[in-house]
Amino acid sequence: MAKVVFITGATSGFGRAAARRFAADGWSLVLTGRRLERLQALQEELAARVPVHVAALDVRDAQAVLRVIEELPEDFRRVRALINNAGLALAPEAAQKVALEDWHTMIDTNVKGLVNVTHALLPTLIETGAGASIVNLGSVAGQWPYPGSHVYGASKAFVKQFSYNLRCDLLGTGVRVTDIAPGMAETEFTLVRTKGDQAASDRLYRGTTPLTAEDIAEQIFYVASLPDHININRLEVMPTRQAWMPFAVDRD
Ligand code: NDP
Ligand code: 8X3
Repeated sequence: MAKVVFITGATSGFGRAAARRFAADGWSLVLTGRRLERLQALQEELAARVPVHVAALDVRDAQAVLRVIEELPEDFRRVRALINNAGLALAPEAAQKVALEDWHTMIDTNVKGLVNVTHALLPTLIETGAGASIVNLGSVAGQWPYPGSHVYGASKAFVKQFSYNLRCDLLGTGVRVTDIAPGMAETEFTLVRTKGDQAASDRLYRGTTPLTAEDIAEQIFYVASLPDHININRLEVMPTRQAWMPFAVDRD
């Protein structure tokens, strides 16, 4: 029977590239995201190669998450890899200038949404047992502070610690858990973060060499297809042309 991967946020960026990467290796795909037309376009692209099931899903809606999983067709039920990728940053300005609603949206999506899907699929993954994987998309922002990261970085710190803690509880079940923490990668991420400012997005990536969606898809595929006895706990991946800054100091 083909291996099944369940991907959240498959309409863009890492999620869409991961769908293509798993398809290239013959996995069956469950592709979710809010933009159904994009899911259908991806289904059309990949369905000649592998079985593809798509479902419009907002991960913030815990009931909808349960429904999508309950309604999985028989051939897609035995999920082997869950890719918790859906997420976003908003409001790159200083914390004191950010609308509370934007903080709530990030927490509801990056924290509660990821928890909703994980909770709903844990029984299936445990049933799959050896070789099953949960791959969570964290971020360098979950480890390293920087201005304008506020709740986004904090939500990704949650992803890291939740991943580690899951490892403890899943010990003995065969289910692996990985926190993949990318640095700067050119996707629709900055367009979303700036609420549609394409020029700002272009400016951020101009003159350097960011990671691509395909670079991260390759890492996601790698950790989910290692031999059953290997668990990568955390994988932090930066472009070669990105690094840290010295501490900032306030001076007179
Ligand atoms: P994109 O904006 O290109 O893709 C984000 C995906 O998340 C989209 O498919 C979007 O689908 C989905 N999504 C957002 N909100 C929801 C929701 N409420 N319910 C379901 N799906 C949702 O960004 P990336 O591919 O770059 O980001 C993917 C993940 O990687 C995110 O978790 C992000 O935080 C993380 N990341 C990104 C980095 C980067 O520099 N690009 C670096 C480090 C981490 P739709 O809108 O159709 O629902
Ligand atoms: C997104 C990467 O560098 O903007 O998670 O924090 S970065």
